[in-house]
Amino acid sequence: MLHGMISLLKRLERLKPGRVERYILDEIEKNGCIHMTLLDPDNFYPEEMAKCARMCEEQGTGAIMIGGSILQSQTALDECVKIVKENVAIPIILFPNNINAISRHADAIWFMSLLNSTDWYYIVGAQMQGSFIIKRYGLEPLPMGYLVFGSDTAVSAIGRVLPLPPNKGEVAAGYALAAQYLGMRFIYLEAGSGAQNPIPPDTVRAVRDAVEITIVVGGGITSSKDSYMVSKAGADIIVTGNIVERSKNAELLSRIIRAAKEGAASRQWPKKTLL
Ligand code: 1GP
Repeated sequence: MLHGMISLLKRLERLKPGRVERYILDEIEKNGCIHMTLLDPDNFYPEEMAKCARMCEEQGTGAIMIGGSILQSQTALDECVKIVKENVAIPIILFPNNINAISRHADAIWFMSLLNSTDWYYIVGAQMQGSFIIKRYGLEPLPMGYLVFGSDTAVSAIGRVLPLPPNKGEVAAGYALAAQYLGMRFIYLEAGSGAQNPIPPDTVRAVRDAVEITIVVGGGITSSKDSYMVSKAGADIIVTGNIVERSKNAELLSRIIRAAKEGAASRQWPKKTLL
């Protein structure tokens, strides 16, 4: 009986958020909203990616996410993750498009389900196939619901998505609440890399009003104004990829990161009245 009790406690211990998740939550607590940088191995040589990651860390990004919608080479992914890890102190989080995007050299992985895919594989199939690999590698899984808006992006096509309408916040909010009730601790509102526009602030706000879990927003954020608006609306984490990959503009990145904090500081939400 005693033995049974101890193993139950050990099991419960293992279910608690790990080191990277605690770091993320601490940083959000301190800053209101944090920034993460997405780097795609298809767009960099490994040394180049390491240099870029260092620059992003210097500007104040909170973590480096590595992944992409296609991923041409698993070897290149491995090399990128390894060298980035050697060059920055912030966590490296995998952002997988499929099971070949798992590298043993990362700290954590967004363990994500594409909730509005029409294909079983992207909702739970790839996750089933990847789960034991993640366990063997000792990667920290960060349980996340992934919602894709709009139809003209790579993620939408590859993930066989039934795109969410960007201006119908209540639809996204319903999915996000379902994710929370399923035990996911993050929800990612994705406009798609290179999207024309970021997720509208009203939609972020509708999700914020519905859930307590951590909200990640990315896709099409290209200016400090975008970052400010999305953060003010309630995002906890803002992700950018293209602005760094294309322009390597440290100054712009720094402004986007600062704007995320300022947006969070400017939130003035009326207290909800209980009916
Ligand atoms: C894509 O949300 C990320 O998954 C980043 O998008 O490249 O448009 O910044 P961008």
